[in-house]
Amino acid sequence: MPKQTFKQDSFLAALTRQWQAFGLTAAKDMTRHQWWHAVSAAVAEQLPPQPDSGKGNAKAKRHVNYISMEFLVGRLTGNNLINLGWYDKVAKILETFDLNLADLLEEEVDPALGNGGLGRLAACYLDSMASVGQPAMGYGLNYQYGLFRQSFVNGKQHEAPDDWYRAQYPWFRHNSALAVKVGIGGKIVKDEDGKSYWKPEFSLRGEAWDLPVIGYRNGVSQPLRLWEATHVHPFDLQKFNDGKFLQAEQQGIDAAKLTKVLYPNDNHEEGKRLRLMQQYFQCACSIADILRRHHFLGRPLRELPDYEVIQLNDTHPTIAIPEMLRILTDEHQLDWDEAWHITRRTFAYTNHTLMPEALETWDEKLVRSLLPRHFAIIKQINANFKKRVEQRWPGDEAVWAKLAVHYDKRVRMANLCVVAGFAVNGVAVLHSDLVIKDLFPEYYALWPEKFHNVTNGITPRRWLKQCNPALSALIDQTLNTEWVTNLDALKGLEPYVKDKAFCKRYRQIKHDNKSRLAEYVHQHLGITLNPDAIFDVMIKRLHEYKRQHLNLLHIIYLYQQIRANPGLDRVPRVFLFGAKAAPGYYLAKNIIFAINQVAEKINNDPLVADRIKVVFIPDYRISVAELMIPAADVSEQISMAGKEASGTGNMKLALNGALTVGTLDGANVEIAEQVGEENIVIFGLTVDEVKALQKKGYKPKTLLRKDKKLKAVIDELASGYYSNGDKTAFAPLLDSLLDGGDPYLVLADFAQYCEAQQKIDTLYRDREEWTRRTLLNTARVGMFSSDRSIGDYQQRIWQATR
Ligand code: 26V
Repeated sequence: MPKQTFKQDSFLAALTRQWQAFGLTAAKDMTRHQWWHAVSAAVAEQLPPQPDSGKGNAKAKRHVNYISMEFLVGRLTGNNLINLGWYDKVAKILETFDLNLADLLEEEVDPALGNGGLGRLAACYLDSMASVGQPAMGYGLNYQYGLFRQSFVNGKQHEAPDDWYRAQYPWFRHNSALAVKVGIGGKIVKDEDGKSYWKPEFSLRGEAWDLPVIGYRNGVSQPLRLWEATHVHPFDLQKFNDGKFLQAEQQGIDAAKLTKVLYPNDNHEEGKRLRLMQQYFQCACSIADILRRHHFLGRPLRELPDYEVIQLNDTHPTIAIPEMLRILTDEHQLDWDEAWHITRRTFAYTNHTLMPEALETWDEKLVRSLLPRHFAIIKQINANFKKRVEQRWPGDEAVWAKLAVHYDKRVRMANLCVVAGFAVNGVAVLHSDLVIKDLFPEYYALWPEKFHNVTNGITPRRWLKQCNPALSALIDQTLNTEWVTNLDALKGLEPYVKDKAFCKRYRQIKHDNKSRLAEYVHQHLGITLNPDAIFDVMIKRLHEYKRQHLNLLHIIYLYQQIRANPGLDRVPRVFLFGAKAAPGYYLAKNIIFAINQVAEKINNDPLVADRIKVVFIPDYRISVAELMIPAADVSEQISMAGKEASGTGNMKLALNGALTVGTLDGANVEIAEQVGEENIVIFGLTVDEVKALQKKGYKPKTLLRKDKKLKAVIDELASGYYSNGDKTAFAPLLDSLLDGGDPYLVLADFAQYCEAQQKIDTLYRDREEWTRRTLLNTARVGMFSSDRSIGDYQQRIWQATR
């Protein structure tokens, strides 16, 4: 496809129409926010009309439908300008108005339609699919409120709704012709031929709102289609005429509830009716859209899997599987075997967590009441599959109890995906192994060919080119090749570890990025940071298994050391945190409170001087990540081994020249392989050691009795020292570590973690050596480009098994 050319005249004309629409008389009367809006809308106007994706697409390359409840896209304007190659042109035009483009871009409220890693991964994959020329659509929900906004009040997390003003978001394109009718509730009835079909109780309308996903300078733009729920008849005239004025609007209001808000949990199952309705609504709209396109292109149903693949981002969109079967059998009159044959070759499933509490199962009553026909289909799948299991393990009820799709009055979504899909993949080598060994060993015995690994990746466009322009420019000048679409080219930086002038510039860029972050912290929190200190960064959702509290215990330990020995020689260090806790996750919120209280004490202790600063940056989100990642010296990746499926922040930080302190978990294992063991600090129990310790019986209190340093840390936390004398302030946290049995082995890894941190301190003192190691990180993590991940999906999953 030809590159999209920028037309200055039409851009200026569009800009004029924008300020006129605001009711102003001149461009200069626009506020900064209006400028951001006007520029975005004027650029959006120049995009080509999005083709009904998939047309002209040969059988060789299946069209990908990436269904996800979450797409954490982040700000679009700057990224789109970069991918289009129009950034400098637009910046120049704005200069003539005395405006700075970078400043304007700060006006955009992040679209935060996701919780964390899973949603951000979906956004990176859309960027890569557009950039490598993989025809694809993203399908998601158009939430009115994204992930809550976080603030701290007296150290405690407070949540506020995240209104991102979607109604005015300039990048949306609405196509009312694509609206879909979706039934819910009701019952199964028989027609005159005795064939049963579903008669829903009421219907909703799904409206399609498209965001453009723009490939990197290749003329490609393909849609992320986000569905919004409205009512089929938003205003009930009948009720109105009957005098029930208030109820008249009720249906419309009820329907709109469905896409009101993103569920703020991750890694914890909710089991709520509204959540299942969201899932079904999204799937029904998306499947209808996929089939509409297939028919429109004149292709026969039985050839669906030749042209289309549906990638399920975790189990959240699993209900798409029975929905497909329902449409094929009930609406297109295919017999079961044919419908099953088509479905079985269309769906692929990505697993993103092994945490038992995050594996979705639904109460059969709920499924039956909302989706009676789907429930019947699920029972049919289950009954057919039971025969297969019976053949393989005759009379073995224990195996059936594990493998059943419907069992104990619950529907198990992961099992449904494995049984009905052609591929299952984990998101890092270690994780994919555990998917086979710990989660699905029997399924693996049945269908070894279904199981794959695709290690996660991140888009170099946003996570290097956009967020770290200075480093990108240095790489451009040095390599003189298009590394942005071929991240392995960064290997070419390796010889420069010997080039003193280059290393100096590399170091200076990090320093400047740190100053930029320090300025933000000063402006927003009033804390002054020393850019010569080590910037130690831990950014990720707050979870016990990720162990932000391990980091905290080490900070307290350091603080105690300084108090015991006021002359202690330590490299000044700034511990930076960014994390949101699910609003109902009590313990996670207590950890946030503890970090903030410890920060307060340490930051105000004159004895510490500048040696330690602790900063919890509130409302961590994509735009804040873009500021923190380029400024990091140290990347904290300290989950209990076996629990972090992959991690993607680890990749972003390493790419931007941070040294990882990490356990052998998720993609850390592969990062260590790539960068070499001297260029990463690995510590802690391995997966096998974790398992062995747990089997043997782990007693945190015994450990505490043996380790005096650790005991001093825990005792101080419990003493009220950090909480104005309140000894109960951190009870949830301490209870979990002690009486709760320390399920994530925080105390067991403490000693090794302290050693690892000491090692960082020592390494950092030799600035040239430090630069060498961090530069080798940048140079060697090219394989974590999401372009490579997409290539793996193409090769291992999308092109195979038709
Ligand atoms: C799970 C659930 C459970 C039910 C309630 C709502 C909800 C919402 C989101 C999730 C997702 C949990 C899984 C997840 O986010 N996994 C993360 O996926 C990343 C991308 O593959 C990976 O890098 C992280 O290691 C993994 O934790």
